[in-house]
Amino acid sequence: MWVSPNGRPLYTRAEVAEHATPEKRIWVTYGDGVYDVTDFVAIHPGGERIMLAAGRAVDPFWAVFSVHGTPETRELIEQYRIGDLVPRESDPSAAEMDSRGTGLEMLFANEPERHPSLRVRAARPCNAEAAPESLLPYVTPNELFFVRNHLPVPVIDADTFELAVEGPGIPDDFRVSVTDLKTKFPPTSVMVTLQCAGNRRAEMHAVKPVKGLQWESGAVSNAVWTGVRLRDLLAAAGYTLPDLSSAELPDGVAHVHFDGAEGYGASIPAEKALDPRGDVLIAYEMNGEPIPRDHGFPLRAVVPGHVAARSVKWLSRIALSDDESPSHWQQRDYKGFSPSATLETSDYSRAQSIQELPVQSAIVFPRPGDAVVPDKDGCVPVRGYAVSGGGRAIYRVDVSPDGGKSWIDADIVRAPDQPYGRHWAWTQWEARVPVAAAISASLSPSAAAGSSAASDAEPVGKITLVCKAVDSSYNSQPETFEGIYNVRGVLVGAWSRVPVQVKPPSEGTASGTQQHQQQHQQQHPPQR
Ligand SMILES: Nc1nc2c(c(=O)[nH]1)N[C@H]1C(S)=C(S)[C@@H](COP(=O)(O)O)O[C@H]1N2
Ligand SMILES: [Mo]
Repeated sequence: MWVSPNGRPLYTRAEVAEHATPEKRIWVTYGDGVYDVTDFVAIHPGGERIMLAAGRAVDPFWAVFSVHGTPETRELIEQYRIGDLVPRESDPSAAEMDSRGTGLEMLFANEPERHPSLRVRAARPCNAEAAPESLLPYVTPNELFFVRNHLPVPVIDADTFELAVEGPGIPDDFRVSVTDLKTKFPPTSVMVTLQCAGNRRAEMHAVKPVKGLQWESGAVSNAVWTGVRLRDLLAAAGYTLPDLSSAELPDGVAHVHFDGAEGYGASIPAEKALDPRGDVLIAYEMNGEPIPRDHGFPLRAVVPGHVAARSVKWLSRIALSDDESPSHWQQRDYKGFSPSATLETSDYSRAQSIQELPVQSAIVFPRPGDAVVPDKDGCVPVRGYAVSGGGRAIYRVDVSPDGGKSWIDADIVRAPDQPYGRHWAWTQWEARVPVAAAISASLSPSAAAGSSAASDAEPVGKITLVCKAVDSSYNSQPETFEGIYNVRGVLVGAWSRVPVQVKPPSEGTASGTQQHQQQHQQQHPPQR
């Protein structure tokens, strides 16, 4: 047998490929290592999927499933190392083995169709943000709603699908069918905006690099969700709901776990889950239709006011527990850290999970770099959204034509028709921003003289529009990304800044923003 310089047995790709069944043992390669993972298959958190890599390289799978990209997973696989791979150039079987493909295609053979307007940030698994035009209707049409998948979309037969519910007082193997949920409980509809923890990450990345999908401001959308109140389901399953007149929850239940059928999982505090005013749903409809496959068909947890990562799709199990979910995405992701923490020093065991999000707003139109033409009053229309966590309302949105030196109040175009403390849906706003002073400031001799080098002078007519929102705790957004920087690029809520070029009216009749909006109205008539 050949051995590598470090004394380990050397195997060709063809030899590895022979080990793809439990009988012949299951080998995989990672980098230049060969591993016998037969004993690990049964305990692989991703289940059977690992068999798609049997006899092949796991690298393509690990690149797609970010859950593997941690020092822990690398350490784990090293325990199973049995040898090294013959270097590609010396492996006579390399070409033929490469031609067999990676096995990855199989995982994504059953993805749903997607609307071409979605802005794809990663194709497999699908991560795509809503196009700017799609953020203008108050309720986002299902096919235009952003998609954030960590794994392939599971294929589920709603007629046979069952949701498991576990907890004190609930019989073992308690299951509920989709039909039961639709027929045995009163339906409840709640409008809820879902926002990814990494919405606007690309803007933070531009200031200092972060690790994660490069979301612009479209990892957010709004829908009306219909389903069963989680409280009602738990009570029907046999759990004794805590006495609402008591200030404390009984011992033993501090968190509610949600597991997705494809392997994702998360949890929320029981206080939120059991609160009759928390409006947590087990939803089966999105905007009056069965939930589309990408958004969780047939069942999804909807957790209003919390980061979208807790609204678990393809919901297959609910469990009441004393602890948070053991899921990778609850324990090792979706937490905030100090600006100085690195990927290596971020201590996930000590940081708190993200649940409620901070106040957020973004300018949707104009787009960065657009040429805009002021109207006859010298104003440029600016549109955007604002949303806060925990049901906090949006009290005000400030918009600036000059990078934040002066501000005007935006008009609230549409705000949620929801009670105090339960503003789960976003607020849309519009401002007519006077730009003349900002342009002349950028042209004034003092502005030009103030800059040390000629190339630093603001080019003619270039201004930076800014927005920031104030929520019902009178919290506002930080001015810059530096102070809230974190290496995973979550909780990205600094002022939204959009540099635009202002053109004189003679160069056009409609502003860039108006053109966008006219186009949009043709495609999607306003929702009532
Ligand atoms: N089962 C499951 N649920 C999930 C996810 C997932 O990958 N699998 N992604 C979460 C994250 S991080 C987000 S932002 C939202 C996205 O919901 P959407 O795809 O309907 O927009 O779903 C959450 N629920
Ligand atoms: Mo997310």
